[in-house]
Amino acid sequence: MKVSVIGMGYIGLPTAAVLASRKINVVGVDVNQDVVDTINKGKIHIVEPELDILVRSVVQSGFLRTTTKLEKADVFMVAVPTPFKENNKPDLSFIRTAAKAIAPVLDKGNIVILESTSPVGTTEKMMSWMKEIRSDLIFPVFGNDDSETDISVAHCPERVLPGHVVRELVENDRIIGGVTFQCAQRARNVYKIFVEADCLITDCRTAELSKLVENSFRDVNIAFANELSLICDKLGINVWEMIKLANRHPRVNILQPGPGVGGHCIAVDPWFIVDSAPEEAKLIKTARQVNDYKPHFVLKKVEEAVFNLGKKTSELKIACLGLAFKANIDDLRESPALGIAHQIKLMNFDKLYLVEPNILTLPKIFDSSKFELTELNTALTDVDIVILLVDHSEFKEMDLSLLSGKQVIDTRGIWSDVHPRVSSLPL
Ligand code: SAJ
Repeated sequence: MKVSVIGMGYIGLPTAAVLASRKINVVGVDVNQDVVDTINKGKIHIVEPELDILVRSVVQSGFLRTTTKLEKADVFMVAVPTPFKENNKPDLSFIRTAAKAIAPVLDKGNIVILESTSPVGTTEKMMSWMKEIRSDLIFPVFGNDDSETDISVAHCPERVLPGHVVRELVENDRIIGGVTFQCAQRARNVYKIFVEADCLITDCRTAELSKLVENSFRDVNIAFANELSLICDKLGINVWEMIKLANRHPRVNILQPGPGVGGHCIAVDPWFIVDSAPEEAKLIKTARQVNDYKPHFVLKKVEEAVFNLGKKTSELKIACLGLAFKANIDDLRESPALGIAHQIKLMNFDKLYLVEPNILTLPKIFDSSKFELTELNTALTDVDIVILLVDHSEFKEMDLSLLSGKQVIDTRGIWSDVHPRVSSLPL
């Protein structure tokens, strides 16, 4: 069996590598030549524990190679981004491009699987884009389980947690949604090669919605925690302590407030549901708005810290700790921390120190002639305000005496227990 994985990103590359580690011939396809070259050297372009060792070994053993051009295969797995455009409308252009590239190389008996998280109906849309080019092939029809087809099409949404991808790819249950039951069964045989957990069969529309619902469930729950942080701030209560106490109830499990929700999944996917059912998805939409408001609230806290110091921003130095969208990863996509740091840049402090231990260069929004990545201890030596944006291990383990005498804004609550001397109220 030869498997082609289209999109060598955070999901495609680990999936390709895990499949290749089971001695399946895998060809990774990506539009970015640098990414292709890096992987072909046995290296990786993202930070993900265990992935570097895995990729090195499967490239060396010849089971994984990467290219920019689609070629024939038995199975095609599409793992490309599905961002949204203005007005929170889904942007399916990457899937469309992938479908149009796959179509010319399709042969009878092939299986095409959409892994990208997508609005309901996208698997069938992807199929229709292939059909436009290959009218000679018989594609399945949704719900028509008895018909014989040349191609099988399914949606198998990824559900792995960044930072734990290699393990979760193998250990998490998978939902396999076929355009028909037969498509699902054939796709399931592919996942059974490396998934040790259950592969649960359904139709592609149900699979699409269940993935969106998983991430919306988390978004709504984080919104609850973030709303509590606003309430506690108003009432002068430590939200972290209050949540810890409430969670001692056997049926209460509140998540953690933060500077907002980031990443390319949880901050995006709920909008796909809102877009499909705007009148009905009221709670889901409100949760998105609550979470999107949180960075503005954090910026108000920065203004408050400036006010407390009684000086102009041009006379003050500030350090931002963390830019990634969550702890111990290098991913800056949709990162509230990055957005907050960018707004702080516009406040024209005398000096802005940016600390992010998981990246080597700052993103372009920070002019390289004025800003550079700073090492933690250097950044904390001579600042007036410290704003903790990401709960990276380095910040949890640091010497807390470095914070004394400074205005501290801890958006993740990592110092609220251990460092009662922090001068700003925890958010
Ligand atoms: N966050 C909080 N408070 C919390 C938990 C998270 O503020 O208590 C924030 C994080 O800091 C981050 C954002 O939420 O900014 C999202 O982080 P996350 O760890 O909740 O999720 P992701 O985006 O890394 O991965 C999610 C996962 N989905 C669920 O847990 C339901 C993962 O399983 C999915 O595969 C992934 O989305 C995806 O690709 O869809």
